[in-house]
Amino acid sequence: LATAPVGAPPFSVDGFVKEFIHELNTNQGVALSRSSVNDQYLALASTVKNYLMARWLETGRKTRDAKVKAVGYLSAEYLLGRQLGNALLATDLNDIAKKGLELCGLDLVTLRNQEVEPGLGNGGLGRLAACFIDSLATMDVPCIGYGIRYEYGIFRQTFVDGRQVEQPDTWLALGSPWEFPHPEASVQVNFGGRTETYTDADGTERTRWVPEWNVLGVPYNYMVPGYLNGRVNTLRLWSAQATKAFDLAIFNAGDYAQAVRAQTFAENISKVLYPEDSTPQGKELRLQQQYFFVACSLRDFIENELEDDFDLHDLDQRIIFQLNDTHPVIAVPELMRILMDEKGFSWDEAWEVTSKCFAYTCHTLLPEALEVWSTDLLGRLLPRHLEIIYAINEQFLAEVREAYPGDELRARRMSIIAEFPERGVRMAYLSTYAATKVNGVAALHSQLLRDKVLPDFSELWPDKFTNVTNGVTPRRFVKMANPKLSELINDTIGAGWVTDLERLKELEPFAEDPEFRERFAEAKAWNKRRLTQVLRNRDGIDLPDGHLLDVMVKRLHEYKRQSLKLLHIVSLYEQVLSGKLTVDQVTPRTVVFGAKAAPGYKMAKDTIHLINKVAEVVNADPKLEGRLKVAFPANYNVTLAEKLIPAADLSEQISLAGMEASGTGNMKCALNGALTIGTDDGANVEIRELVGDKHFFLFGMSEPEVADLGAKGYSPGAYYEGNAQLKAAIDLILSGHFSGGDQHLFDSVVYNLLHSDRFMALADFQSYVDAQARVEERYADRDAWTRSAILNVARTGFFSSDRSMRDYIQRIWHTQPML
Ligand code: 26V
Repeated sequence: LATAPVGAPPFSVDGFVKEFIHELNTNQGVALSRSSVNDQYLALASTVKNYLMARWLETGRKTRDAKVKAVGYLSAEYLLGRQLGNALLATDLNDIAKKGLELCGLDLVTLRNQEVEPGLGNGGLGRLAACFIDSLATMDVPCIGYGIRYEYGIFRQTFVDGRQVEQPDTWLALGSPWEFPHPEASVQVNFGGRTETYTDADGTERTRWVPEWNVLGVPYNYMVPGYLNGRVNTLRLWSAQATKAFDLAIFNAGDYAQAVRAQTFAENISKVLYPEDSTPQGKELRLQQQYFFVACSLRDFIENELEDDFDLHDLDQRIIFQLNDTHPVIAVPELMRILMDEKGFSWDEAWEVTSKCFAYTCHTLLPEALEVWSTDLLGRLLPRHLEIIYAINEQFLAEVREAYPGDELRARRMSIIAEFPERGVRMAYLSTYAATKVNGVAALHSQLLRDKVLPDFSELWPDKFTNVTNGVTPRRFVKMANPKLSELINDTIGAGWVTDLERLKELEPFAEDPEFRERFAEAKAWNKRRLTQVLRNRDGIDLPDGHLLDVMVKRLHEYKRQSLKLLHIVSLYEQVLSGKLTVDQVTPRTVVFGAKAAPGYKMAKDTIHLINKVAEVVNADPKLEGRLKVAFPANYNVTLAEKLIPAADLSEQISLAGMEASGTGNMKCALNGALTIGTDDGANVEIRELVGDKHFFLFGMSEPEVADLGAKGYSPGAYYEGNAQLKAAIDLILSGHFSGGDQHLFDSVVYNLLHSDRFMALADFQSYVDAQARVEERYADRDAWTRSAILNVARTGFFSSDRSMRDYIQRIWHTQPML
């Protein structure tokens, strides 16, 4: 009894206030009357944590005692978003906190806005990881999320003269109340050096790694609370620290400055999130990051989560490690190394275990996004792992040759080791061979993964491949982000939808109910007013009233085709300038962009510049009478998404077919009652199937049509010459209209479109413009629009990440919920 965790504070306004004041006084060391907003926010966070604490400790104890199979989610990125709102929701403390703070003369919203979100991810892949761990906690599934505690997350984007300028993301500067560091549980991670063979006591030939240097991984634990269910899982992020031995030697040699540099070198490993999310740069530091967090995580699970006498031959009965893309796949040779070199397993025994403990999710189709690590680099940093990878490849190729005798070409094609342009390890092939299952993230993507990216593998092991369509957490992205819609849904069908999103189907009949439509439209209008305030305060942007809110938010990438959206805007504007359209024929519309470009991605940055310059001119031109606006708030992040998406009328999902693996913003928009204008790509395909063609604006070539056009030879110039409207839009940019007369400022973007256009924006232009005309027609009939919007909400419950988790559990993990 004496060892039971301290109980939670009383679940009452009174109990809450006492706890809050106590935290403010003892943790922050200030009186309420002298406290800053930051003090108040930190004390509030601590208060809410205290309500979760006992449940967290209980969850850990119960899970360890039950000895059930858990999920180890291995991800280099977690794009968590703010924690406070989610913790209040999960504990049902919202009303109590609001009232309690009011009694203290404080405003909950102000304190919530004080939180700096942990932006430890680039975009879709990192946000998906955050949604998944939320769902697993809510569904009572044991899961440990493993990742990296970057000191600097995704950069803060600013605009200077319309150009993107990156600032460091100092998310830890004002305190980080949600994390629990455990330096005493640090793990040593080795690097470099060489391997040597020796004969052990039994006379067996063995190999050992003699590393050259090492760092410490310090675990930082985060609570992952389930929604109203008392479960609190753990997210464990690793931070790199210099080891004593490492710098002591140098200090002793008397080189103080060198020793401090060495410390910095070690701590660099978890210093910053790499902001590229499509072209692997083969940077040594990135490989260090990958191995660092994976080595810490495997060690942690084996040593701390399993009983001391656990027989590692049965490891697969207690864990399945899900590889979030190839970033953590160095875990495969690492587990082999641990089992063989440290635990005395034979190769066959070690492979028997290892080959059952991993599953791999692929998140891309772009060939340049597939990681290949040069064997030079890998061998220098992780010599033992490279040896093991070679041995895995030998075993693998023997299997291939056995299945296809004499087909040497195939063996070479499938080899985990590439020979060109330099010798390297194809991480996707290694993942595929080692994994029990390989999945894509939407139906089309999984099919293309089988047929185009890994055809030889899917031919050899058809059963290894499966699909799990992505999902998003309805807690954060509907319940929290859209309180008015949530209230309406609760009033109409009850509150069960939050954990059983398919129940949104019950809303369908209400699309025909004028009173429901009225309330639905009012919720959307409320969200727009809220967004207007946010953008005014945050960015000094004025959103006009009564506009169709046309939203394109996602990373800036050529394949996502922000440039196509831009051509549409310029074209509308050009038609007014040239008199082809009278201004009253223009549907009042505000286009909102949110997009970060990778700092080294020139075309993406030039596109941002162009969007901002077009926005400047369009927004200021009186000829448009304010009917067309372009807003580009800087630094789109999860926090802004939570305000933007609920306000959206139109969701732009316009990637070239076959390029967007899934998309998840598309799901968030549909679930919040935006209609999609989109290509037949990624999860758009499934969204359209579910909501119905009538309620989705499809345009553009299909993936097979794209492949055909590519094979025939695509020449964008022909589309430019052949389409007067397109030509006029491009010519307006070329004329210098958006660049103060400078006719060359945007050459890179425009000439790329005219002469290369890898993602065929010009080919899809006419179809896109036609689809936008259908959008405007529907929008003109406000009732019809609202009906479609309601049906989008009612029919997209499938896209809950709870359903994604059920799919992973059934098809891949074979774990059981606790209960
Ligand atoms: C790739 C790379 C390549 C090496 C450099 C660092 C780095 C960092 C991240 C990535 C991941 C790119 C893949 C990615 O984010 N895919 C997105 O995954 C989403 C979730 O499945 C999906 O919805 C998007 O369609 C897909 O683009």
